[in-house]
Amino acid sequence: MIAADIRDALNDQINAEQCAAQTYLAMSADLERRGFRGFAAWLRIQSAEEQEHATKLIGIVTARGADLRLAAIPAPAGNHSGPLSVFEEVLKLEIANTARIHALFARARAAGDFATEIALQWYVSEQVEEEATVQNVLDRLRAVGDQGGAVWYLDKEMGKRGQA
Ligand code: OFO
Repeated sequence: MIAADIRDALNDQINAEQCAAQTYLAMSADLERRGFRGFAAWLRIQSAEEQEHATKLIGIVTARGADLRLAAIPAPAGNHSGPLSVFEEVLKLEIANTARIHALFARARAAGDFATEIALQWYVSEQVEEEATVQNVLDRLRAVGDQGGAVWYLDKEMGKRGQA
């Protein structure tokens, strides 16, 4: 059994992960259109990871015999001026998602829902890793800007994700 408020919060988190997946997909297309194939490839992989996070949460909900309530995924916000503004947004989104995960974790703990708490530990660690990775990309983008030649080197580096 799972408490109704924890079930609802898990369903909300599924939606948040799917929204992140949708947003990253839109960002990827936007940057690809501007010629940044490496950043675009990185974001496509990130989008797929966010969808996996949603799918994993769906497994957590259904394994507990709770109702899955998928919600609408709003259209992502529009155009960005380049990789720098995209990654400023990515970091904001990740920080917001970390806060959501922490709130959900605290709620599960307060409710004595140890199964949910343990399942969410993976998400807590994942957010630490994701924030650090995105912060690093952003630091490098802030250092070189996204107008000069160095950004194309960075673009090539970003495209290596998933190739090893
Ligand atoms: Fe789902 O890991 Fe980022 O947001």
